[in-house]
Amino acid sequence: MGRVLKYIEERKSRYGALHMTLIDPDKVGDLSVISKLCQVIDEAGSDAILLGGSTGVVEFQLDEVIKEIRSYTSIPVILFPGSVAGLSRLADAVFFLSVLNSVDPYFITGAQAQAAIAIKRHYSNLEIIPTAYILMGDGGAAAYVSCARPIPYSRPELALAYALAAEFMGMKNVYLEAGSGASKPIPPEVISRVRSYTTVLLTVGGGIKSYEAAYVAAKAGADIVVTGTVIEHQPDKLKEIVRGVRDGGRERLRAR
Ligand code: 1GP
Repeated sequence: MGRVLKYIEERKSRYGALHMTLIDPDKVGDLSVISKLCQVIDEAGSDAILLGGSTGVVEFQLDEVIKEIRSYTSIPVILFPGSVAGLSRLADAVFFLSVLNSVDPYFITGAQAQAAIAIKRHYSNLEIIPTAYILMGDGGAAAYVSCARPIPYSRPELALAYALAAEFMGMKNVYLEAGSGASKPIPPEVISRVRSYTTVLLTVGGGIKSYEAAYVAAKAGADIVVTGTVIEHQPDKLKEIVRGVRDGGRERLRAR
Protein backbone atom coordinates (compact mmCIF):
# COMPACT_ATOMS: atom_id res chain seq x y z
CA MET A 1 0.00 0.00 0.00
CA GLY A 2 1.30 3.44 -0.92
CA ARG A 3 2.04 6.24 1.52
CA VAL A 4 -1.11 8.25 0.83
CA LEU A 5 -3.46 5.27 1.00
CA LYS A 6 -1.80 4.30 4.30
CA TYR A 7 -2.34 7.84 5.57
CA ILE A 8 -6.01 7.66 4.54
CA GLU A 9 -6.50 4.26 6.21
CA GLU A 10 -4.76 5.40 9.37
CA ARG A 11 -6.93 8.54 9.65
CA LYS A 12 -10.02 6.51 8.81
CA SER A 13 -9.42 4.19 11.73
CA ARG A 14 -8.66 7.13 14.03
CA TYR A 15 -11.50 9.49 13.02
CA GLY A 16 -14.00 7.28 11.17
CA ALA A 17 -13.93 9.60 8.14
CA LEU A 18 -11.69 12.17 6.45
CA HIS A 19 -12.31 15.55 4.89
CA MET A 20 -10.56 16.68 1.73
CA THR A 21 -10.59 20.20 0.31
CA LEU A 22 -10.84 20.54 -3.44
CA ILE A 23 -8.91 23.40 -4.98
CA ASP A 24 -9.58 24.15 -8.63
CA PRO A 25 -6.36 25.78 -9.91
CA ASP A 26 -8.28 27.52 -12.64
CA LYS A 27 -10.39 29.32 -10.06
CA VAL A 28 -7.46 30.28 -7.83
CA GLY A 29 -6.45 33.18 -10.05
CA ASP A 30 -3.67 34.93 -8.15
CA LEU A 31 -1.16 32.63 -6.37
CA SER A 32 -1.13 34.98 -3.40
CA VAL A 33 -4.49 33.58 -2.25
CA ILE A 34 -2.91 30.14 -1.61
CA SER A 35 -1.39 31.13 1.72
CA LYS A 36 -4.80 32.19 3.02
CA LEU A 37 -6.46 29.03 1.65
CA CYS A 38 -3.86 26.82 3.34
CA GLN A 39 -4.29 28.66 6.62
CA VAL A 40 -8.06 28.06 6.47
CA ILE A 41 -7.52 24.39 5.52
CA ASP A 42 -5.03 23.76 8.34
CA GLU A 43 -7.06 25.59 10.97
CA ALA A 44 -10.17 23.63 9.98
CA GLY A 45 -8.24 20.33 10.21
CA SER A 46 -8.90 19.15 6.65
CA ASP A 47 -6.91 15.96 5.94
CA ALA A 48 -5.71 16.50 2.36
CA ILE A 49 -5.96 18.76 -0.67
CA LEU A 50 -7.49 17.55 -3.92
CA LEU A 51 -6.28 19.54 -6.87
CA GLY A 52 -8.07 19.64 -10.20
CA GLY A 53 -10.99 20.87 -12.25
CA SER A 54 -13.07 20.05 -15.29
CA THR A 55 -11.73 22.79 -17.54
CA GLY A 56 -8.74 25.08 -18.03
CA VAL A 57 -6.08 23.16 -16.05
CA VAL A 58 -2.50 22.86 -17.36
CA GLU A 59 0.59 21.30 -15.78
CA PHE A 60 2.75 24.38 -15.23
CA GLN A 61 -0.14 26.01 -13.36
CA LEU A 62 -0.50 22.89 -11.18
CA ASP A 63 3.24 22.97 -10.47
CA GLU A 64 3.10 26.59 -9.36
CA VAL A 65 0.05 26.01 -7.17
CA ILE A 66 1.59 22.90 -5.54
CA LYS A 67 4.90 24.69 -4.84
CA GLU A 68 2.94 27.43 -3.15
CA ILE A 69 0.79 24.95 -1.19
CA ARG A 70 3.95 23.14 0.01
CA SER A 71 5.30 26.27 1.60
CA TYR A 72 2.20 26.65 3.78
CA THR A 73 0.95 23.15 4.66
CA SER A 74 2.29 19.62 4.90
CA ILE A 75 -0.93 17.68 4.28
CA PRO A 76 -0.93 15.45 1.16
CA VAL A 77 -1.76 16.91 -2.24
CA ILE A 78 -3.74 14.52 -4.44
CA LEU A 79 -4.41 15.22 -8.10
CA PHE A 80 -8.01 15.06 -9.25
CA PRO A 81 -7.55 15.33 -13.02
CA GLY A 82 -10.29 16.48 -15.35
CA SER A 83 -8.17 15.47 -18.35
CA VAL A 84 -4.75 14.08 -19.27
CA ALA A 85 -3.40 17.60 -18.72
CA GLY A 86 -4.22 17.45 -15.01
CA LEU A 87 -0.92 15.86 -13.89
CA SER A 88 2.04 17.22 -11.95
CA ARG A 89 5.19 15.54 -10.68
CA LEU A 90 5.02 17.66 -7.54
CA ALA A 91 1.88 16.03 -6.14
CA ASP A 92 1.85 13.05 -3.76
CA ALA A 93 -0.78 10.95 -5.49
CA VAL A 94 -3.38 10.93 -8.21
CA PHE A 95 -6.98 9.75 -8.18
CA PHE A 96 -6.59 7.78 -11.44
CA LEU A 97 -10.18 8.28 -12.52
CA SER A 98 -12.38 6.21 -14.75
CA VAL A 99 -15.82 7.73 -15.31
CA LEU A 100 -17.70 4.46 -15.04
CA ASN A 101 -21.05 5.84 -16.14
CA SER A 102 -19.79 7.83 -19.11
CA VAL A 103 -21.31 6.90 -22.47
CA ASP A 104 -18.01 7.72 -24.18
CA PRO A 105 -15.29 5.04 -23.81
CA TYR A 106 -12.67 7.81 -23.97
CA PHE A 107 -13.56 8.76 -20.39
CA ILE A 108 -13.64 5.14 -19.16
CA THR A 109 -10.37 3.78 -20.61
CA GLY A 110 -9.23 6.07 -23.46
CA ALA A 111 -7.78 9.01 -21.55
CA GLN A 112 -6.30 6.55 -19.04
CA ALA A 113 -4.43 4.68 -21.80
CA GLN A 114 -3.33 7.99 -23.29
CA ALA A 115 -1.81 9.04 -19.96
CA ALA A 116 -0.47 5.68 -18.77
CA ILE A 117 2.92 5.50 -20.52
CA ALA A 118 3.69 9.12 -19.70
CA ILE A 119 2.86 8.44 -16.05
CA LYS A 120 5.09 5.35 -15.99
CA ARG A 121 7.99 7.23 -17.60
CA HIS A 122 7.75 10.68 -16.14
CA TYR A 123 5.52 10.66 -13.06
CA SER A 124 6.74 7.50 -11.32
CA ASN A 125 6.79 9.30 -7.96
CA LEU A 126 3.02 9.72 -8.08
CA GLU A 127 1.06 7.19 -6.06
CA ILE A 128 -1.74 5.87 -8.23
CA ILE A 129 -5.11 5.50 -6.52
CA PRO A 130 -7.44 3.69 -8.95
CA THR A 131 -10.75 5.51 -8.64
CA ALA A 132 -14.18 4.82 -10.08
CA TYR A 133 -15.85 8.16 -10.67
CA ILE A 134 -19.62 7.83 -10.65
CA LEU A 135 -21.69 10.89 -11.49
CA MET A 136 -25.07 11.34 -9.83
CA GLY A 137 -27.91 13.86 -9.65
CA ASP A 138 -27.32 16.80 -11.96
CA GLY A 139 -23.62 15.91 -12.15
CA GLY A 140 -22.53 19.50 -12.89
CA ALA A 141 -19.70 20.39 -15.26
CA ALA A 142 -17.92 17.08 -14.56
CA ALA A 143 -20.86 15.09 -15.97
CA TYR A 144 -21.22 17.37 -18.98
CA VAL A 145 -17.54 17.32 -19.86
CA SER A 146 -17.15 13.56 -19.38
CA CYS A 147 -20.37 12.63 -21.26
CA ALA A 148 -21.72 10.84 -18.20
CA ARG A 149 -25.28 9.70 -17.73
CA PRO A 150 -25.77 10.78 -14.11
CA ILE A 151 -27.64 8.34 -11.90
CA PRO A 152 -30.88 9.77 -10.43
CA TYR A 153 -30.90 10.02 -6.62
CA SER A 154 -34.09 7.97 -6.63
CA ARG A 155 -32.19 4.92 -7.93
CA PRO A 156 -29.62 4.01 -5.23
CA GLU A 157 -29.45 0.45 -6.58
CA LEU A 158 -27.83 1.80 -9.75
CA ALA A 159 -25.17 3.58 -7.71
CA LEU A 160 -24.60 0.31 -5.85
CA ALA A 161 -24.37 -1.62 -9.13
CA TYR A 162 -21.60 0.65 -10.42
CA ALA A 163 -19.81 0.75 -7.05
CA LEU A 164 -19.82 -3.04 -6.76
CA ALA A 165 -18.61 -3.40 -10.35
CA ALA A 166 -15.78 -1.00 -9.45
CA GLU A 167 -14.85 -3.09 -6.41
CA PHE A 168 -14.93 -6.31 -8.45
CA MET A 169 -12.66 -4.67 -11.05
CA GLY A 170 -10.13 -3.91 -8.34
CA MET A 171 -10.65 -0.16 -7.94
CA LYS A 172 -9.41 1.14 -4.59
CA ASN A 173 -11.74 4.10 -4.34
CA VAL A 174 -15.32 4.82 -5.42
CA TYR A 175 -16.14 8.51 -5.77
CA LEU A 176 -19.85 9.35 -5.79
CA GLU A 177 -20.00 12.81 -7.34
CA ALA A 178 -23.00 15.14 -7.37
CA GLY A 179 -21.05 17.80 -9.28
CA SER A 180 -19.32 20.88 -7.95
CA GLY A 181 -21.90 23.39 -6.70
CA ALA A 182 -24.73 20.83 -6.90
CA SER A 183 -27.97 22.10 -5.41
CA LYS A 184 -28.49 18.79 -3.55
CA PRO A 185 -25.69 16.57 -2.22
CA ILE A 186 -25.78 12.78 -2.61
CA PRO A 187 -28.59 11.59 -0.27
CA PRO A 188 -27.58 9.51 2.79
CA GLU A 189 -29.77 6.60 1.58
CA VAL A 190 -27.57 6.29 -1.51
CA ILE A 191 -24.35 6.44 0.54
CA SER A 192 -25.55 3.89 3.10
CA ARG A 193 -26.78 1.51 0.38
CA VAL A 194 -23.37 1.55 -1.30
CA ARG A 195 -21.60 1.33 2.06
CA SER A 196 -23.51 -1.69 3.27
CA TYR A 197 -22.57 -3.84 0.28
CA THR A 198 -19.01 -2.68 -0.47
CA THR A 199 -15.74 -2.51 1.44
CA VAL A 200 -13.92 -0.23 -0.99
CA LEU A 201 -12.90 3.31 0.05
CA LEU A 202 -15.96 5.53 -0.46
CA THR A 203 -15.55 9.19 -1.40
CA VAL A 204 -18.53 11.54 -1.61
CA GLY A 205 -18.66 15.11 -2.89
CA GLY A 206 -20.68 17.82 -4.54
CA GLY A 207 -23.03 20.34 -2.94
CA ILE A 208 -21.92 19.80 0.68
CA LYS A 209 -22.09 23.23 2.31
CA SER A 210 -23.02 22.75 5.98
CA TYR A 211 -22.16 20.92 9.20
CA GLU A 212 -25.33 18.88 8.82
CA ALA A 213 -24.65 17.75 5.23
CA ALA A 214 -21.08 16.76 6.11
CA TYR A 215 -22.20 14.95 9.27
CA VAL A 216 -24.92 13.05 7.41
CA ALA A 217 -22.56 11.96 4.60
CA ALA A 218 -19.88 10.67 7.02
CA LYS A 219 -22.43 8.97 9.28
CA ALA A 220 -24.05 7.26 6.29
CA GLY A 221 -20.71 5.72 5.33
CA ALA A 222 -18.53 8.11 3.33
CA ASP A 223 -14.87 7.51 4.21
CA ILE A 224 -13.86 10.75 2.51
CA VAL A 225 -16.07 13.83 2.26
CA VAL A 226 -14.94 16.38 -0.33
CA THR A 227 -15.87 20.05 -0.43
CA GLY A 228 -14.69 22.63 -2.94
CA THR A 229 -17.10 25.53 -3.38
CA VAL A 230 -17.25 26.34 0.35
CA ILE A 231 -13.61 27.42 0.59
CA GLU A 232 -14.10 29.66 -2.45
CA HIS A 233 -17.22 31.41 -1.19
CA GLN A 234 -17.57 30.85 2.56
CA PRO A 235 -14.13 29.92 3.95
CA ASP A 236 -15.35 30.52 7.50
CA LYS A 237 -17.64 27.51 7.15
CA LEU A 238 -14.86 25.00 6.49
CA LYS A 239 -14.25 24.46 10.21
CA GLU A 240 -17.86 23.43 10.87
CA ILE A 241 -17.83 21.14 7.84
CA VAL A 242 -14.72 19.28 9.06
CA ARG A 243 -16.35 19.08 12.48
CA GLY A 244 -19.41 17.54 10.80
CA VAL A 245 -17.20 14.92 9.13
CA ARG A 246 -15.46 14.13 12.44
CA ASP A 247 -18.75 13.85 14.36
CA GLY A 248 -20.30 11.66 11.65
CA GLY A 249 -17.13 9.54 11.52
CA ARG A 250 -17.13 9.14 15.30
CA GLU A 251 -20.75 7.89 15.18
CA ARG A 252 -19.67 5.27 12.68
CA LEU A 253 -16.74 4.16 14.81
CA ARG A 254 -19.09 3.83 17.75
CA ALA A 255 -21.58 1.77 15.75
CA ARG A 256 -18.92 -0.78 14.71
C1 1GP B 1 -16.57 18.43 -6.91
O1 1GP B 1 -17.12 16.92 -5.22
C2 1GP B 1 -16.44 18.09 -5.48
O2 1GP B 1 -15.77 17.61 -7.68
C3 1GP B 1 -16.79 19.24 -4.59
O3 1GP B 1 -18.06 19.82 -4.86
O4 1GP B 1 -17.66 22.27 -5.01
O5 1GP B 1 -19.94 21.40 -4.49
O6 1GP B 1 -18.12 21.27 -2.81
P1 1GP B 1 -18.45 21.25 -4.24
